[in-house]
Amino acid sequence: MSDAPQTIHLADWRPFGWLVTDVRLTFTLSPDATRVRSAIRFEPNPDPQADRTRFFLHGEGLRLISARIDGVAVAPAITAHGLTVAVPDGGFLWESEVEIAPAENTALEGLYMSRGMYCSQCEAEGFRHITFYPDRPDVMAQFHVRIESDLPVLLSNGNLAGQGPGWAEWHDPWPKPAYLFALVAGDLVATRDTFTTRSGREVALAILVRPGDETRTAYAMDSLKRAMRWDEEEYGREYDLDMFNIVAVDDFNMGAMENKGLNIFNARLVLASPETATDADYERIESVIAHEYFHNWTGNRITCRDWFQLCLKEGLTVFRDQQFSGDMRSAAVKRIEDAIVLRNRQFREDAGPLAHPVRPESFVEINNFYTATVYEKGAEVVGMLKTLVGEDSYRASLDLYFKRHDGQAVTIEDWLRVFEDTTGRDLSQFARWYSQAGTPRVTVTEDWENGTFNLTLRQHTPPTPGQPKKAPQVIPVAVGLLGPNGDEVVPTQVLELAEDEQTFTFEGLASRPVPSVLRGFSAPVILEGDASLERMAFLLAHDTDPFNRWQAGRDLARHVLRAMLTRDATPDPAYGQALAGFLRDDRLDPALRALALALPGEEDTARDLYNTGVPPDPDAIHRAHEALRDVLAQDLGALLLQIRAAMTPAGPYAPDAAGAGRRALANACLALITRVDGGKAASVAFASASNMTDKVAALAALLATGRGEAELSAFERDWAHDRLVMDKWFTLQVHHAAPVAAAATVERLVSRADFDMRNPNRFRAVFGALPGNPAGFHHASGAGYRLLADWLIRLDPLNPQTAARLSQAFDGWRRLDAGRQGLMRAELARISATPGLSRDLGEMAARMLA
Ligand code: 0A1
Ligand code: ZN
Repeated sequence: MSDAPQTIHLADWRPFGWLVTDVRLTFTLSPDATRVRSAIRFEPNPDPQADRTRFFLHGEGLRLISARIDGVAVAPAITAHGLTVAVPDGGFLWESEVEIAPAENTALEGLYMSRGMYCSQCEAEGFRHITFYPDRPDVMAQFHVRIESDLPVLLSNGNLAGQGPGWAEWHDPWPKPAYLFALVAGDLVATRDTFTTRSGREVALAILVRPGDETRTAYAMDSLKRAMRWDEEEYGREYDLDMFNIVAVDDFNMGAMENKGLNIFNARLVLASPETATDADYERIESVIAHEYFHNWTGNRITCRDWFQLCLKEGLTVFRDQQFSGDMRSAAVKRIEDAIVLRNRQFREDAGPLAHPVRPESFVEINNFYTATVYEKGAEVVGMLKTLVGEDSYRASLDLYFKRHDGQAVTIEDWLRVFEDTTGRDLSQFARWYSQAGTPRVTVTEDWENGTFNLTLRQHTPPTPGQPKKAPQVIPVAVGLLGPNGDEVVPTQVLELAEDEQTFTFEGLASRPVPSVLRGFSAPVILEGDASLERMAFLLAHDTDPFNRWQAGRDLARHVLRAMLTRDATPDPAYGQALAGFLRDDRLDPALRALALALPGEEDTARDLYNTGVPPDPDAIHRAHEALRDVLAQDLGALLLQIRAAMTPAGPYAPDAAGAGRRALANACLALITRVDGGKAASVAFASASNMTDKVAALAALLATGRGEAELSAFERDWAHDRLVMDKWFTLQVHHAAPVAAAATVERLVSRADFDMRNPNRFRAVFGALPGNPAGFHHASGAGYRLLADWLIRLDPLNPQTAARLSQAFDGWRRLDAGRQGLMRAELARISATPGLSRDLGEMAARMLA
């Protein structure tokens, strides 16, 4: 096999030639020379499709010490990717011993070390860095694991089978693919609790952290127990082992990992206390704890046949965690937050060179496909399916899914078939959501005649790489109609747009209604057409659908920003007036009002302009956003002070949704107040803040207006010892640097002794944050581009996964002016031409340049 990166195609999948019936692993841990002994039983796979032409085991970076088949030494042929060896016709026992060096593993894939502790990350293809194995998700087996080490805590998947001084044994009774294997060993402290399942199984729960961090685990534990209960109640899913362990690690490429019975988390998604974590951190912890727990059924008990089916587990599990958060907090607010994320990240992905279907058909490096499209759009597709079949059929279909496919590795076809079998509905056209990339545009036209109201919907999806022509998709469009006085005359109904163009008729109306279209953001589409200011203000004041009320405010802001940017208009005061009415309404959830007060992101405005044929200028966009905030601060003046005073919660901090909503609104007001009061209120707030939410909000308000030097120093003095809190300090400075100073700010931060490029959280705190300052990143000098490219090239040999992930910042280059296009393309070309570039970053750069 050549070493040039290979492209893998969905169409080429064939079952593995053998079944694995039993796996026994023994780890003798040592930082530079860990020994891994394996004893694996293989039986011929009776599936007629199975490919038994050659016995191949994946394995990368392993030093083979010995190999035996049925007790007889063999000499396999080894390549950079694995080994082949001649095997008997029937079943056989494969045994091997390999040596690996976890302390040298900076890629954080396979078995590695994080500040003295061993931990593993095997999704997607990390297990092949641990031992030789058929490392593919459709090979499922029971694992027995023995760990030998002097470290006090030794963990693996499943239930503890025995332990003594210097060793522990684990047995996982549930067959699983190797990507769900995990091992942890270290000096860890446990927070313990128990959970009794609906059928009476007592589960021992533990959250294991470094000594000292155990004071910050309570919220994660509480979230876990709520998630366990919720999954029983909403999906009928119970936990299936005697123990459930969560470990927090400092060095982790992603958010967290759902290894069976042993979830491993990035520490920032476990540890929280009022002094160190913000409301947003708490919310995220709750949702990720739930996400990983929910994978126990959607991902682990039922897994993916191959990595092209990744959305099968991820889209569904994201959808489930979104439902959970909506139930724990405000469903309306959660829906808006999810829509903001989807538009920011997924619509952006769909609009550029990295666009791909929810189920991709080829890849070079699967790690590059843990994307917003697979996760967030994948969740939207599940949500649309639920909307189309209805609540009861959704639940019945899921019941059938769990019953029919438990213990299997399945495909999107299997998933859709349970819905077809439950409802009798033909989902072949719906299935295009999985195969067609790109964000559909839906335009709406209205017509009113003699008491009949016609709504005509048209759909069109622009071309994406490799997909020049798109067929119409099934789009559920939730619509309600409002009367001229704001009363709802037709409550929400779901129109199914399945053709290029369709007209829906509403009869018997007394007067011309105002339609509220795409309520609850019922499909991940862009609604096109520019309503009048009056129409938007009307919907902001009257819509009964909270999502569309918020959306009307967004549309107003977009409208005003567009006028400022294309006609040099001064901000229309109608916006501030309409917003004031909304903000004053005490019956509305403060969290919803806080969301209404936030402007769209500068990137959103850029894409919005680009979509309507106006070339976006990042500097001008930044200035317009700033100017609009200044005007709001002036126009809303006294109201902001009033609301802030009314919203400041009394009593001690609690991370619940109600308190968080009040703080969000108070702090959104503070950000604007800081623009007109010389920073007085924010300085006082910073000094007196008793929790990290208010602390960060005050500091951000000061930095955003060019102040806050003294506060930055004070923050550093207080928190220099805490890595997670200091990550916030790094990020805030990058986000709020003036555009011309952004690159210099980054240079200053990375020259500090506490900038550790091997720690993904710290690297992201700086370089992941840079594109979050669009005018800084896109500064016409090109300094931002150069700096990011320099550091991606430096990071790549150490940690290709994280380097590749952050390279996505370059994906919008074709939407910019010729000057910036040239600069960005040159940086991409420089990355691409770097000798020895990883498959990860190489694929990303090539796709962005294509
Ligand atoms: N399955 C995890 C996320 C995850 C994916 C890939 C990883 O390494 C490439 C690590 C974690 C989840 O959805 O939470
Ligand atoms: Zn997941």
